[in-house]
Amino acid sequence: MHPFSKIRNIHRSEELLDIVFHRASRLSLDVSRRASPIAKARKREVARVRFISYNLVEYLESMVKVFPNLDEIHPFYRELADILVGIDKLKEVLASIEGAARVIKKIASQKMRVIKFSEYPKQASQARIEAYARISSVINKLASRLDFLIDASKILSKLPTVNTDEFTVVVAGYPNTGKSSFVSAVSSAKPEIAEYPFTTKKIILGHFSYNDSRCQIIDTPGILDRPMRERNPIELQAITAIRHIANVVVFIMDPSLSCGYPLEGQLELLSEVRETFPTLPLVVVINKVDLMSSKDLEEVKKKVDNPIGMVAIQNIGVQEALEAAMKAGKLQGDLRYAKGTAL
Ligand SMILES: Nc1nc2c(ncn2[C@@H]2O[C@H](COP(=O)(O)OP(=O)(O)O)[C@@H](O)[C@H]2O)c(=O)[nH]1
Ligand SMILES: [Mg+2]
Repeated sequence: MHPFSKIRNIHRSEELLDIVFHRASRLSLDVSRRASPIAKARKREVARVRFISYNLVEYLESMVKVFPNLDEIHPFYRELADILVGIDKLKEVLASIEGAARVIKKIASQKMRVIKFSEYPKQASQARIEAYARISSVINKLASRLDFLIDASKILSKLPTVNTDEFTVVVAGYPNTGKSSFVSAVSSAKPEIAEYPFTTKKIILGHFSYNDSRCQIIDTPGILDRPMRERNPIELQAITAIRHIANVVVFIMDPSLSCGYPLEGQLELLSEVRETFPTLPLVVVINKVDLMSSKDLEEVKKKVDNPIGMVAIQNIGVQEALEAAMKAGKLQGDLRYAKGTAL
């Protein structure tokens, strides 16, 4: 579950009007046959206006209610929502939907008064027609906002469910260096493992326990695996969002070059990731040491501080790498730790 998981199907304005007016037209009323024509008309028209306004107001209010308070959600989700749909726009749209509900209530109560005091059946039905027209126009004016909300809800409801309270390891490094192999070796996640770069495109979550605490590990294909200059503003903000949940970054390198990227580029990305998360602890892991001569490995080790050697696919050094990450992330037995933003 995440803050936007309760959002449900939203109707476009025409659909909404069709549904409600169709139901109103089939309203059955128990009006005494002996009642006078004007008494019948008043009763019938009031019931229609009440039905229409009640249902629309109910629908609009409940639509707003399923959205979380955007000022109170975790910064990770606020940041993502802001990147993906725009928080200000979303707030404006929700506020105008609430406003529309209030206007509909007002129109309905005014027109119901007119109906109750009408002297002829024609007058009553005329007031009902006016109420319908004004209420429809309020809903029609919401058209573009409802369309926005439909698009927004499709995007927001699909956000990953990240536990913002759990200790979180974020994995970075060039494509093909072994990030997914590492994540699947330490956690329950079974990410796609492929020879080709950019095969996995989503944030991939895995879970593991450490000192009896549930922890989370995040694989970030397409996000923390390329130089800064190649990233667009949206990706840069996605990185900012990740900072809100990360406790430690594991940076995976493949100096064997079997990943297809030279060591210089990987070292550059390493310093960029360090700059991007200046307050976060970071552990460097050298993967695929099975493909390297010990001489080459020694050379690489001189260029990074305290790296941990690993062969992810043989489960060599995997636990050591995780252990180092947990230590660097200062996870104590009692789980007193701080997320990146709190530092
Ligand atoms: N020889 C060797 N190959 C590895 C190792 N770790 C991963 N690989 C291979 O490298 C390729 C890329 O690994 P993957 O985990 O998908 O990298 P990612 O793109 O960073 O997620 C896959 O073919 C893996 O089987 C390792 O330690 N040694
Ligand atoms: Mg991968």
